[in-house]
Parts: sequence; structure tokens; C-alpha cells
Amino acid sequence: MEDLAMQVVVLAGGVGGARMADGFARVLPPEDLTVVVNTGDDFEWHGLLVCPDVDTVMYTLAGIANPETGWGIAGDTWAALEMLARYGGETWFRIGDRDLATHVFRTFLWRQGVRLSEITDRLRRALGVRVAIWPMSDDPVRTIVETEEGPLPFQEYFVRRGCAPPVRGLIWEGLERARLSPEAHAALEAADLVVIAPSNPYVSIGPILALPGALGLIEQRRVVAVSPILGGQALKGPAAKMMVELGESPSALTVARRYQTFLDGFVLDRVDAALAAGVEAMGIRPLVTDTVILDPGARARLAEEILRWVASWG
Ligand code: FO1
Repeated sequence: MEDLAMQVVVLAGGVGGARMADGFARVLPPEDLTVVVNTGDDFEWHGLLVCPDVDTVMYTLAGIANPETGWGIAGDTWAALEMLARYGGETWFRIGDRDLATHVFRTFLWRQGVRLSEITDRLRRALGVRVAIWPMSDDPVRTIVETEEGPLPFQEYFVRRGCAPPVRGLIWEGLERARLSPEAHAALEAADLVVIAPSNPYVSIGPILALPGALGLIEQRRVVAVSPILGGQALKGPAAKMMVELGESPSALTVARRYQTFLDGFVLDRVDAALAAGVEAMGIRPLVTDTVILDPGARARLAEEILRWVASWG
């Protein structure tokens, strides 16, 4: 891969972002890869700071993610949650016993005033992850989903309500005061290539791009996005449903259009080969390939294909 040497930053949400980051981690030296992760999904659970997307990326790169759910830790147990239920505590958000230690330790450091970036760096190193993982910001940003039933904090919408209430809009609390984490900022400045993972464009990538100054930085880099929509459906999560509810058509083209102003390349699944011409018409290079990256081999293959494709542009 020496001929493909470049500094890559992957912008990631949860499960889709983690899988794409894992692919690049398998083909690039760790010092050439940085993952910048959405923190709009973060929330406080029984007084503990939980960062679901950061943890999903971290556990995946550490090789300990639960393969069935994509989030949480493989083989985790639920004794603490069962005890919490006996006390009458809320258990709709399922934190496993091992996962709980992550949130306890993170919150312990956070209360001492340690920045979220420093905490994340310490956690991922302890788990043996050699790739840098940075939360998008050290400042709290919270996604609020405006639904037909009123505003809902993200995890209440996503987990508690199973994404059922129709979405009318999105609000990011704290966004105007938030800044990119200094480490994420430096990585984006040094990047030869920014890859937008196949994550939800509204709630996973949206908050990263909406951070003051982020778009200006990203626009100056070479940017490739991988579509999270295949054949009008999201592989996981509510992206396609949200598109319809927000008045857009559930299509990979809607994703490309959303990123159009700064995108150099757009990766579509083979099922959407017919949409490549539409991508080209937007002035964006299309790449049609297999984008279902459930297993490690498929992830590495897609990452390598993207690197070769971008390198071929000269
Ligand atoms: N998602 C669920 O659908 N149900 C859960 O109970 C749940 C618990 C959970 C615990 C820790 C964690 O890091 C993630 C967890 N997730 C759960 C996933 C999470 O809500 C979403 O995947 C992301 O926020 C969306 O990217």
C-alpha cells in the first residue's frame, strides 16, 4: 500500500461509520488514519456520560464490538441493568456490564475537567487501538429530533421510541458555542482525503459538518462519501425513513446532493448503478462497487478500492 500513502480522515457516526473506519484501519498504517466521530447522540444515563458513536467506533477498532448489534461489547452481560430494573430505574437504553465501566471511567475523568478528546484518547489506547479517534468536539452538542409528537432527545427518539414518530426537523443544542476538537481540526487540516462514512447524513454526519468552521476546512480537502442508502433503503437505521419524512426522495442521489458543494467522489452500491450518471451530472465522480461491508474482508476491500480510485485521479 506504499504507493497509496495518504493522510485519511474518516467522518463517522455509529455502526456504518465504525465499519468503514475498520476497513481503512486494515489497509493503512495507523499514523495515516484518523476517525472524527459524531457526538450529537451523546447523553447522560443515570448521571453517566455515554458517547454511543465514539464507543461503537472504539470497540469496533479494538475488535470487541458486539457483532450482532454493531454497538456494545461482544459477550457482555446485563447484571447491572437487571439490578437497576429491580430499583425501578429506567432500562430502555441497554448498557452492558463491561460497557458500563467505560461510562463510569469517562464520567470520572470528565468531572475532573479532562477534555472529551483526551478521555477518548486514553480509552482507545488502553483498548489497544492504534488509530486516532477524536470526538468531533469537546463541547456538548445534543441532537434534538423535532417530531410530530414534539421534540425528543436523540436517544429517546432512536432507542426508546424506535424511530417511530415522524420527523419534522432537527435541532443541535449547543452547536453555536461548540468548536471542532483541536485534534480533529488538526487532522482535517493535514488530510489528503476526507471520507464521509456510510452513516446517516442528517443525524450522524450533519452535526460534524454543522460545527462552526468545519465545512470551510473540509471544502479545501479532497472529499469522498460512501452512500448509506442502497436501492432506496438504509442498511441500518432510519436514514431512508427520515428522508421521506423530511420531504426528500429516499435515494443515494439525495445523499450526493446534500454533500454536492464539497464532494469530489461518491461511492454507490451496484444496486444503484443506474444513478451514477446523475452523480456525474452534479460534477462528482461516481464509483459503483459493493458497499455492503459486514465482514472485515469486505471492509478492507472497499477501503483499498477507494484509495486506489482517489490515487488514480493524480
Ligand atoms: N441502540 C439500541 O437500539 N438500543 C440500545 O439499548 C442501545 C444501547 C447502547 C448502549 C451503548 C452504546 O454505545 C450504544 C447503544 N445503542 C443502542 C446504539 C445507539 O443508540 C445508536 O446506535 C447510536 O446512537 C446511533 O448511531
